[in-house]
Amino acid sequence: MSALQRGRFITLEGGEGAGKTTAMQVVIDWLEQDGRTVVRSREPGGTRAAERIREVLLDPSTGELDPLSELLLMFAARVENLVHVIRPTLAKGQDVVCDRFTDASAAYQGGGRELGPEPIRRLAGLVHPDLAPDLTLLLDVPVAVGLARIRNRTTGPDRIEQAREGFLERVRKAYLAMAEAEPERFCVIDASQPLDKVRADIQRALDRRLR
Ligand code: T5A
Repeated sequence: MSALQRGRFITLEGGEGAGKTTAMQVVIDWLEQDGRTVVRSREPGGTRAAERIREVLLDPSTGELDPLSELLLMFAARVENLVHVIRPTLAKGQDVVCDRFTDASAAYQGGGRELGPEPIRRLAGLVHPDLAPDLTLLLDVPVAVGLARIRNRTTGPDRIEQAREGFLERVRKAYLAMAEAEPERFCVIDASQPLDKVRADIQRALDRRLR
């Protein structure tokens, strides 16, 4: 009997208000039409414990956190998601689509909070040395456009969204630098376009990268 092939691991990344929620549905629909079984997850989050860690990270009442504590909490949630959701699903030959993963730590804590790439590289080496996304869709949008979109939300900004605009510019710059360094894994989508164009670009990217 041949060994079961592991499922595909696809991640969605981008700054605030980039449109990951819509993109998630496009990716899931595409994979399901291709006959795949798909499990969705998100970070921080994905399991009950990781969702509790998410609350601490995003609730404004947590107040200021040292950037390293913030990073370690992101990775604590990631371990839970990997152990209980991502790895078992991939091992069954099913696909995982995850709203953010380690690239978000590199962009937000490494870039935005200015910890630099080294702590993220070391933690990723500890937590998932053998696993990287097969495809990462980076939804790129100018900071001001993303912020204008989320301003329409009824809920106020979460703790991380409360950071100053310079922070989000550094996040965007870090994401684009990662995409440039790893073009075989990343696919950058211009998320400032109207939704139907974004949707079409994602479908084209999936046709090109996954078929
Ligand atoms: N984080 C996370 C870290 O700092 N480190 C880490 O390691 C990890 C894993 C998580 C937060 O944690 C941080 C990053 C985040 O700050 P989140 O919920 O994943 O929070 O992320 P958010 O970016 O905050 O989610 P948002 O809901 O703000 O953004 P989305 O999901 O990208 O945007 P979406 O799809 O909800 O769209 C926002 C609005 O824009 C509209 C939508 O209809 C919606 O109203 N929109 C468009 N409008 C016009 N044209 C388009 N093309 C549009 N696309 C979307």
